[in-house]
Amino acid sequence: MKGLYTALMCSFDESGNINEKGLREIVRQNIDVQQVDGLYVNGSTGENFLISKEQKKQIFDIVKNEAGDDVKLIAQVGALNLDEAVELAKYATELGYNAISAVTPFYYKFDFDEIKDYYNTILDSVDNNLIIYSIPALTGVNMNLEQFGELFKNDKVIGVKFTALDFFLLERIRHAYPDKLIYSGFDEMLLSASVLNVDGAIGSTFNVNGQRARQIFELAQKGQIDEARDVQKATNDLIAEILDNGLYPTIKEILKHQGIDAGYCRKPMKSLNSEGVKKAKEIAEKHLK
Ligand code: NAY
Repeated sequence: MKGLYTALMCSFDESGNINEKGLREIVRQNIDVQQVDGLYVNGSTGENFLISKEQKKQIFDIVKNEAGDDVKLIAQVGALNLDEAVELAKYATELGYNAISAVTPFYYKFDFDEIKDYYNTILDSVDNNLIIYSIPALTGVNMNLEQFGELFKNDKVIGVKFTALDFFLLERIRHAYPDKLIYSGFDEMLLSASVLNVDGAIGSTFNVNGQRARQIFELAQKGQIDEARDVQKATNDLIAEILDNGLYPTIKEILKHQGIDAGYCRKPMKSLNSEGVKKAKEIAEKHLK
């Protein structure tokens, strides 16, 4: 399960329905052009927290059907409604997803025992492995080294998607749990995470910049840090402009510019105005030639 995974975008029509054709094109682009090792489905980038349970299932179906066994598939099933998380975990497992992942439960201030119970409840219901999805900036949930260790005691918890700025903690987890998988979650810090020996990365910008992500990751593994830094710099020039223009809508617009039917974002996320669309095209032409 090591390697580079795209945090997959989903294509929606203007009313917020899944655009199956567009989603299939995004899957193919990631497999055939960006050549990633796998897809992380229904994460933040997939606008997972804005869609219904039935839509989540539909996306799991379409992606598995399009990708087949070409790449590894991770299903993000985390939800505040634990019954829903369990149902989705079972659903994705039956479809043949290679692993599941679940965001830490958020909104209410759950204590650690509650977080642990959430993960164990999901895992007790399926014959599959799980990757913790830690993203403190969006969830407000900050777990420490001991708490990660407590979750890792369940053998089915095989790793963590670490989308956090705390690289001291990242280094401590790496050192303490060499057999668990750590995926870097911030694309703009991929080189720094790679130097700390992460096992892979999961990123939204890989939808359009996956090839550079691989260069960074592999150069770092070979110890070619100067070269890796140059590619990270080119990547960050791109990411800075994408973030400035609006992360997910800009990635969608860049995909459209490349001929992919990437559709709209789900409300309340707004789509780009004409100025933003123009800017996205300029970003694509400047940074992704
Ligand atoms: C997800 O579930 O889609 C992710 O968390 C993927 C990681 C991304 N985080 C978010 C919140 O989108 O790729 C990153 C991020 O978009 C990128 O580094 C730009 O900041």
